[in-house]
Amino acid sequence: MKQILNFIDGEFVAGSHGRAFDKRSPVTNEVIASVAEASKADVDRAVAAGKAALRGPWGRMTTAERVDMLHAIADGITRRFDDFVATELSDTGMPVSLARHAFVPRGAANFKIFADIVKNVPSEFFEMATPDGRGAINYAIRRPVGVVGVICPWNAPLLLMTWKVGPALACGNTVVVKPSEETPQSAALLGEVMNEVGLPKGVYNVVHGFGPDSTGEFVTSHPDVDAITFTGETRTGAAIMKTAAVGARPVSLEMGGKNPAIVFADCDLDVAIENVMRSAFANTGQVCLGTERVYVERPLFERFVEALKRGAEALRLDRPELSGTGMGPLISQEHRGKVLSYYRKAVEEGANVVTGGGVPDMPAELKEGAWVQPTIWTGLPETASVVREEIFGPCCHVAPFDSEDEVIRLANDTRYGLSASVYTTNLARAHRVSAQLEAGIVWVNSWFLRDLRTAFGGAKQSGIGREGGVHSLEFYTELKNVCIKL
Ligand code: NAD
Ligand code: 6OD
Repeated sequence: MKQILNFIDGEFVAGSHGRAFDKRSPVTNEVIASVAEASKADVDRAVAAGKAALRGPWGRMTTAERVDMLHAIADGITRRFDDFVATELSDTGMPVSLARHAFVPRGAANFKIFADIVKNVPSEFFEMATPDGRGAINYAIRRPVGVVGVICPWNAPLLLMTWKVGPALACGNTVVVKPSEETPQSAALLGEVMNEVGLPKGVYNVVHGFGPDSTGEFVTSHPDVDAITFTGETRTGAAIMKTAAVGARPVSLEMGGKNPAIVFADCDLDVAIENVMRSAFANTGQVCLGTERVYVERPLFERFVEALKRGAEALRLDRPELSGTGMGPLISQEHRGKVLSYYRKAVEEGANVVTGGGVPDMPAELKEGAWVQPTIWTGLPETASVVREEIFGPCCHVAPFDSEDEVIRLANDTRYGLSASVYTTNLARAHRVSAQLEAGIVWVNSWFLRDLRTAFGGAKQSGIGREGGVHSLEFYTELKNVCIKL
């Protein structure tokens, strides 16, 4: 069986207390790897390695040298492209098309783009008058924050880890990454790439384990971790924020969502269906930006529901490595239990199940996997659990609306505010509605069309802070003003 080790100070190591945990395949539920769990002492070593690296060759590199190193990491990921695709498939069960065409290429792009951003970022410069008439000049320098704790979720492991590690390293920090206990493999594989390209020891460290009273909390509560960046559930983010308050450390939190799609009767129906299909069912609905609430203007409602039903029923559920697979399993049996409990609750609360609602009939060799059917409901009140709570599964509720004001009110009636999408061919309406939606990201006639230079983050309980483009520099650097009396 595969052994997944921690990566500390440039070396792969077992946990110092000798503990390991099993990683199971979402596809078959078989144990596929044994993962070394990091102890508190291991986290101490990883943080110490990160701190030492800041004072070593890494800390002395020029920006241009760091930029070259980041490009080498990106090229290293591209060289091991098939290995990264394989680890993502094995850990998550995501379809190979998603890994090959979106999530793994983004893993490399996250190093290239942030390298180019730090290379080109302008600084500020101000002349000022002084009483003696000689004047002074001010200029700003960006310094790394220090050792950054990176706490990751399981739904897009390489993409979401590198989305934070890329800018952190581009800005000259070092990192201690805690991957999700469900998806340890790509962070470990990235350790191999870091050694292959000659990244100085201690710059990139990976510690495996769980959250509370385990590796995650050992990282976030460590006094020498200077900043914490987190992606995951809102409840976990709140707990991490509390921990970060000790020592007044900065946090960047990317959290849950209950994202609406708004479909106006004047939309291009094919565009709306194609995008709502992706946003509800891609990655088995395990995308933070995904759609779980769809509002359709009444004259289009029946046609829309019928077309979405056809699309959902045409999705092929199969092994992730097969090119025709449209949807894989959920991440784990535990998560499947949660999603199926919402499927039952929807019925108890009076939903009309348009399609799905249960477990698909899979061939014998896949029966133990975490499979669920893509599911569509209609007919629920806005107070229903599946309309209010984040499920993180391949499902959505579709409701009709009659006016622009009404749908804006419905879309905003949630504690979350990560993303929203609007389908219309009326340009003025697109601008008007986008401006009023309480979300960090609004897509018009599209979904998950992401330029890494743009701001990314959630409003309300979906997030604190923005990352992406130059906004990442606000979190991963400290701006220092130098004032020189002339
Ligand atoms: P999670 O919150 O359960 O876990 C995320 C990570 O936090 C894991 O590595 C876990 O071990 C760690 N953790 C848990 N408790 C901790 C603690 N007390 N201290 C330190 N670390 C702790 O989230 P998940 O189930 O892995 O991911 C799914 C969630 O992530 C969904 O809610 C989804 O919306 C959200 N998500 C958000 C974004 C975004 O960009 N906003 C992106 C992807 C996923
Ligand atoms: O595209 C990205 O950079 C990003 N952060 C995506 C988040 C996906 C959430 O599941």
